[in-house]
Amino acid sequence: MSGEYEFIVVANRLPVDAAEDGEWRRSPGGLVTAVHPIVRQHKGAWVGWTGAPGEVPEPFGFDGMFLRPVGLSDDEVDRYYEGQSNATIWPLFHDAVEQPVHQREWREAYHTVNRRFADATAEFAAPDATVWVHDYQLMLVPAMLRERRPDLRIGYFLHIPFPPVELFMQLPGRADLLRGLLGADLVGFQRPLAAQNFLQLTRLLLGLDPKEDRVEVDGRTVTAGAFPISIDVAEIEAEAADTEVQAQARRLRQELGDRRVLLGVDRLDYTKGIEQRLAAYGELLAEGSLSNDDVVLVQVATPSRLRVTQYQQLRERVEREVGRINGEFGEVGKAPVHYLFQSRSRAELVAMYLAADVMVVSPLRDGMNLVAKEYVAARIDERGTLVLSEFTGAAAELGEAFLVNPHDVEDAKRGICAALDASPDQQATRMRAMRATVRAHTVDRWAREFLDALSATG
Ligand code: GDG
Repeated sequence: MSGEYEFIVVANRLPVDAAEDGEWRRSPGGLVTAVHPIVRQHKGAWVGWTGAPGEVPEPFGFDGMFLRPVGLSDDEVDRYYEGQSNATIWPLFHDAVEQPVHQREWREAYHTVNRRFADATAEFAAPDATVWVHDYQLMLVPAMLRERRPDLRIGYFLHIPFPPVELFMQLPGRADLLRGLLGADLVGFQRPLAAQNFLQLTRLLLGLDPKEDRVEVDGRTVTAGAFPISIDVAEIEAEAADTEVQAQARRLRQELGDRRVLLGVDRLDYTKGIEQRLAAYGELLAEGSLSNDDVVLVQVATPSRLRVTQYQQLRERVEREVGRINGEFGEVGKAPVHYLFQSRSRAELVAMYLAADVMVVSPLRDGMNLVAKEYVAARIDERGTLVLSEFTGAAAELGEAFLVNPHDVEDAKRGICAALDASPDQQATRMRAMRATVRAHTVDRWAREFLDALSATG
């Protein structure tokens, strides 16, 4: 059975959110911005979940794309999404900074849901169509799809890190996941080392014989490579040039008491190193290296995965520490930490990027980290500095940031102080270099490079 769509994106989420008025709105985010024009140009389709359990809407057209919702029951949201995806694979692939939980029912639900995504895609793809599958929630889809539709050209991109071999080996069902990915013609990662880990595992677990960037399996060639993702630079630059956004940035600084501003923007996730950042900041205040009269930390912590236990516990720990720092070092009307457990609009985020003296991005592990790149893109004034964890994909490209090891509180403190001390000239030199890198590697180029490499396979 085949359908009529020549190009199909398959991702856990559809590129739309249901608004309160019942209409669909395009969801924000780089992936949607990058891939949308390509899907539209090919009159393509997008297969994904709406984000709410229960009733599944009929397929519908949206902004030149055909959207095919995949339904999840309440149980499947618990087991496939919050369980296997976000409490097993997510922590394990991020160096197990939180203990991964293993449950057989979660694996079964993951299998069932991946099968549903593969079936929906198989039904809609035209003969010889190109299908691009995304991320850790759908690692079994490439093989399931190939089984149904050997005619398709299948690409897969993993947005998060791929773990070192010893960690991957801990996963129950590890060989199935690997075989799942091998259904693709091209498997893309953020970093070259991830691709190497993947290829090495095909030897260790499946007895295959990988050579350079490829491996033969069942008479086919699977290529693995690095395709570091980026952002829509022009969009961020346009926001940053907007006079209203700039006025908002100035107001923000005034409201913060004209102190020097340190900024953190993250989903509230234990991989992002928010606790390590607070620990470094708290120690700097305690030692007197920083003073509440001179410096303030604004931390946007966007609510995320609130039904997963580890995220609830993280929220409690972060909020306790913010309270402790403010209680110990604050004054009436002047807090050392402004903590926002809220999602902000993109324009507000850009205003914050512009208002910051130092952006602190301190993940313990991160596939790329788009916030770091957005901050750099926003600084059209070539001011401000970036403290960046070595354990982000972005660190490989943004060498002019103040690179730190967030596991080492002394090193994080050193990085923050050095970034605060940089002269305007030093800020401009570093920022200019980072801006050149980000401007040369936009998300649009990322998508084109991946798809060109995909069409060159086989
Ligand atoms: C995964 C990988 C990889 C955040 N808060 C708000 C908001 N955001 C936006 C940011 C940025 C995006 O969300 C977050 O992207 P990151 O890359 O920082 O992190 P993950 O969500 O963990 O993304 C990561 C990425 O996939 C892409 O491959 O880089 O390594 O973990 O764009 O600006 N946006 C708005 N309000 C918020 O409050 N509007």
